[in-house]
Amino acid sequence: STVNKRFNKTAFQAAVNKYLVTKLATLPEQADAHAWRLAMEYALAETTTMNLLATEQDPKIKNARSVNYLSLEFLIGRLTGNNLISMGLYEEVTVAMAEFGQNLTDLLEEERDPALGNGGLGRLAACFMDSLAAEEYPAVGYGLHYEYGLFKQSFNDGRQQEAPDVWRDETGYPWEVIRPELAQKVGFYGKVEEYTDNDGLNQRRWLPGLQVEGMAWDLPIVGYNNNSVYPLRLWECRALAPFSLERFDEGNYVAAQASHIQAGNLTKVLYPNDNHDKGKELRLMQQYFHCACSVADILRRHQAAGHSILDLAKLESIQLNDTHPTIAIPELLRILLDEHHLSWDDAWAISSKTFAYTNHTLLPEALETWGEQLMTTLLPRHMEIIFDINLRLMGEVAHKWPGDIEKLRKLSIIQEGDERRVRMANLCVASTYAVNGVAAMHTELVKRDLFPEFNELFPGRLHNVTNGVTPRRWLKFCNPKLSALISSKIGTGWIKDLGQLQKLEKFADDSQFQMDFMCVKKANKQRLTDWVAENMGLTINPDAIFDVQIKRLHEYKRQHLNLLHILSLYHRLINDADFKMQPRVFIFASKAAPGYELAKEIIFAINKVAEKINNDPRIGDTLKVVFIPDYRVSLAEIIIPAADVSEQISTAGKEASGTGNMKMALNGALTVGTMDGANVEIREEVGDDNIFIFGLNVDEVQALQAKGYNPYDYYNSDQLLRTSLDLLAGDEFTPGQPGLLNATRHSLLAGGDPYLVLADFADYVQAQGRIDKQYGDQKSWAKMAILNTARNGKFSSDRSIRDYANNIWQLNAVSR
Ligand code: 26V
Repeated sequence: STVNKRFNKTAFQAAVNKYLVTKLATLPEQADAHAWRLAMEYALAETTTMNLLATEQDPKIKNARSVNYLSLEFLIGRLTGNNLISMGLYEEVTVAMAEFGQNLTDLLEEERDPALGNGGLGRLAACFMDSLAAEEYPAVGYGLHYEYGLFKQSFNDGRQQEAPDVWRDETGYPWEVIRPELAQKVGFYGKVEEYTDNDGLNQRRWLPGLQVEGMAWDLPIVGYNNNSVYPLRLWECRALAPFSLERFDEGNYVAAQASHIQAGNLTKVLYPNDNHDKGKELRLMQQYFHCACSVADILRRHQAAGHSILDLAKLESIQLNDTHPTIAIPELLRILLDEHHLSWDDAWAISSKTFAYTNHTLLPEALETWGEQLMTTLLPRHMEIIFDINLRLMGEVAHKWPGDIEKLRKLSIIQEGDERRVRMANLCVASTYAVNGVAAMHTELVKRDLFPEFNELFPGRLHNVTNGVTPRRWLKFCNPKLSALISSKIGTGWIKDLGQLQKLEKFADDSQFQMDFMCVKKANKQRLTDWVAENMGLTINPDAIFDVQIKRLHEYKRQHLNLLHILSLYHRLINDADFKMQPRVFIFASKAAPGYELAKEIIFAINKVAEKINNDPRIGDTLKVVFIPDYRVSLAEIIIPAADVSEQISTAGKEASGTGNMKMALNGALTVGTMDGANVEIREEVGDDNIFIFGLNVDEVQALQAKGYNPYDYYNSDQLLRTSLDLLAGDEFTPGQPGLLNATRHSLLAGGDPYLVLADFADYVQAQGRIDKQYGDQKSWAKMAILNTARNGKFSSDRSIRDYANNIWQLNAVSR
């Protein structure tokens, strides 16, 4: 490594001063923290932009096979602290800024999070970019440059309020660089025309009715301790200027203006749904815009490096992060067929060896389908190509299972019905060379329940790649005290090779290390306690168990199961004189999709219960409930290191993987969880004694549902459950307004309890009882916590990325 190591403090400080004046129009004597932070970032970005360009121009990179990670979401979080770590400049810049009278930690706290993603899927994409750069696998991330990220959340009398998230400063975002020379044009609507080319061959071409511009913005993804910087390329939609009236609209001025305005709005806002598909036209436009820009850019790079289009699949792999970028497949085929005039077989041979697809959910309501009408109107040529793909697929199915109509119906890309719909997951499985699930159990369910017929038709196409998280952000950066303690025992090799944490096992029984480990945990709990006091005006006790559930609000994640347990504790503390428990603080942080009414009701219920319990003099310090508003990456960075207990309590079979489970276990929290997603593999790593597993497993869930699940069976026979649930019915938590919390209770009874909350309640309460008892024995708790840190090295996203590189992308690292 060359560039990074040549840090020149004087030159750096001169650059900071220069940006204070030239970009912020202020002077060192007048500048506030905001200006200092931006000037510092501009100064640092000089290096990352130079390295981005050097990496891009490097012949070794141009001639190497690379991966293109296509995702509608990259939940990157704050960049400055992480980039400083990757650049190896944290200490140097701390000193350089201190000489200006500026405290680096305070400056970093000033930065806003770009929230260009919803939850797990978007954060995974960000961790993967970090690991691709750390492992030096040639890569480009392609996403959208939303003007507004995920909404900001506040509470008004306990109810969620949404506000727009403006993540960029008026003066710009220092880490991004605009790339006007990479801009693309993207078409929509219009018609398909048949024509005869110069060789007398019949050809088809698309004549779009509307065109917009895709502007490229690059964010630098800085490789840890190396010189590689890969781009995260985000496309911003702009109306084409000057826009031609005749071309767009045969003279209808107002309608033409309208389309102009609409075009300029395509990338205005991230859709806030998580695991629920609404099938809106604007969302499909976003998806196609993303794909058209990205595919065109991939082809541009390929051809600029002097490669033949026929070699595309040899040099480029395109990974689809869920089905959201699926339309990239017919887009590539369209270009190969209509612009390069390849035969179907030649075009298909290329595209079907270029694309791979990751499935992130089994929930039927999250599987995307698009109506034929909408597709035909918006993307007429792509719809034709999809029909062509399906025709050939149906031929293969008929060949394998002659006369089996049911197989045709199940595997078809086109779902028949009142209106025909395009099933994007089927299109993906049929048109890619590899499909993967995101945890061992999830992959098994993809094979067994979601795509059993595809698995038979295309044996070997389905793979598992268990998710992971980047140890730079989720241990080294967010937990500096634990990082220092670990490094003092085993050196710093773990930062790039997380399996080395195993070396901590031999200290698990060491009393001094146990004390040091718990001391770090206590300090992190104190940090969170201070944050809560300062930002919420709430006092919590850092000696209590910090019990944490942080994730999007969804019925399948069962925040209301957690709530029922809290209600049961509250009830027992008040009504059972013999009941004793370790003091506990239940910590929630979670956003609900704005249109998901029940999810918002659950937030309201938790907030109302919290209000009452926290102010109940009979309870005191023993039980506290804190719902921290506006969950986001920078908040996770404070909460995760402070967690004692990690709540991973989804209905078995519903959580594809989870990644928060990995982050908390790595930071020494003990998991209370179901046999779901990656919990299964965490248990395998830490051992049954170091995790609290409860509840029905996936087969038991399916069996119970098959025989007919009745929540009243549990409600009627379990006194504690009934009492806890009925607390929601009166006005206990909403004085003078009985029934305000009924929606949550109703969903679990007359609503049918679709996620089996009541069925798992009793076992959950038991598991929580074991936790309570265990925490009373601090020494053995410390040992278990240490073993959780020591044994979770598998869940580094570096390992996930190596799995993808070896088993799916066939990619080699390129060190520069
Ligand atoms: C679905 C949709 C549907 C259309 C509207 C926009 C939208 C946005 C997000 C999604 C969710 C896709 C599924 C998802 O996020 N899955 C999560 O992926 C994580 C990473 O693999 C995994 O850890 C979680 O268990 C899984 O729920």
